[in-house]
Amino acid sequence: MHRPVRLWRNLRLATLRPDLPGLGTVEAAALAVRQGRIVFAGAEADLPPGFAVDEAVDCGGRWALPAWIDCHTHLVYGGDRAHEFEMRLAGATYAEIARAGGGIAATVAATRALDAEGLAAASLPRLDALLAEGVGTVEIKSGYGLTVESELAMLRAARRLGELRPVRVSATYLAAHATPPEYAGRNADYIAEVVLPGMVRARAEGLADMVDGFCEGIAFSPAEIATVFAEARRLGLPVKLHAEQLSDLGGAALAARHGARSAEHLEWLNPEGVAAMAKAGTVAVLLPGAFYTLRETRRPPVQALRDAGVAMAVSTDANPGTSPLTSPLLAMNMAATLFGLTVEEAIAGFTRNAAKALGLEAETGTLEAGKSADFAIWSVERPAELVYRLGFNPLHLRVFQGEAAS
Ligand code: DI6
Ligand code: FE
Repeated sequence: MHRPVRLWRNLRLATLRPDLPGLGTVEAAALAVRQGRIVFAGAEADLPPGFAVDEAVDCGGRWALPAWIDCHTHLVYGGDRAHEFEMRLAGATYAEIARAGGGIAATVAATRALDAEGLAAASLPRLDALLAEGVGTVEIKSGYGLTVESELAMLRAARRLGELRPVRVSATYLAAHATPPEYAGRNADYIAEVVLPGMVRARAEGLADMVDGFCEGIAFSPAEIATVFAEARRLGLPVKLHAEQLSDLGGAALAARHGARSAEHLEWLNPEGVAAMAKAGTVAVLLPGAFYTLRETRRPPVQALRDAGVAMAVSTDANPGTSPLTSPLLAMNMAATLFGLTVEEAIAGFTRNAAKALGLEAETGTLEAGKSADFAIWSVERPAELVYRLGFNPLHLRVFQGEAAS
């Protein structure tokens, strides 16, 4: 059977190939795609003689980069917390907001009120915002249901979003996000009666690709996270962890010791945690949207991560409370402006390193033969414009698995 080849030509490529310096750029380039996979990425002049092409698309000399990978989102939830934003602007503290029934508990109530279809419908506009800026893969967590059935409904909604739009969805079980009101002060009971049984169900029903937790004084202790991770290991599910966001509990080192794919936030990461992540190959996922929204002052130790060779990813952390951000471009600008990443690091953080954080580095995140043809074509003179500009979206075309998607 003939398998047609489409040649996307007259491009400048930022391949993000790890074996090339910087962004791995190639001028006068082309991408050849067959059955949704890249079969050639490089200088058009280097195409093999007689290379058969069924259709050619002239891309007008524009830049093509790997489609963004948003590797840490809480995209699925009910309701919103805009009123809390007003309360915070009026000077209310997080404790006061929580005592007034705000915070995660407010989103839990609104989420429990929706079934999987309702959650998917409520979340679709947020997904569309990501896709409009060139996202090809998105990680979506549970963590606002906090009962077995509602956590599973959130994961079904995440899977449903991947059916409703041309996008790859990685679903993460995050029941260990907060202890619900009915288990207040009883973390161990909540873990035993909800988190662990829900994880077994999520695994059995193919609803979760990874397991996450929130290791923080206001959430779960390292020992409690270790219990969650032990069950994930028993079920063969990879792990990741919200760690050192507001304090230093040694969460990143705990995650690294458990072979976590990533540790995330990391504002309070200590040198032992950096060393443990470097040794384990754990990716540092930086979330500047939460740092910005919370008006934090302590930054993740980016230079120490650089010096230790820890791969750094960047993500929106799209969530209703601490990071109501659904703009990869702004997230990259924040990572550069607020955390000191270079343009190349910010772009690698939303492509190659984000793919590694999700265990998808063989599938996407760079423009190389053999990978899924997930790329975005941009009307810019140089890739730096994608990180530099604020509130400007120069996307010309998003391509997912070889097909124009927007
Ligand atoms: N860290 C955060 O900043 C969010 N979750 C987490 O583990 C907060 C989520 C929310 O406020 O709704
Ligand atoms: Fe988060």
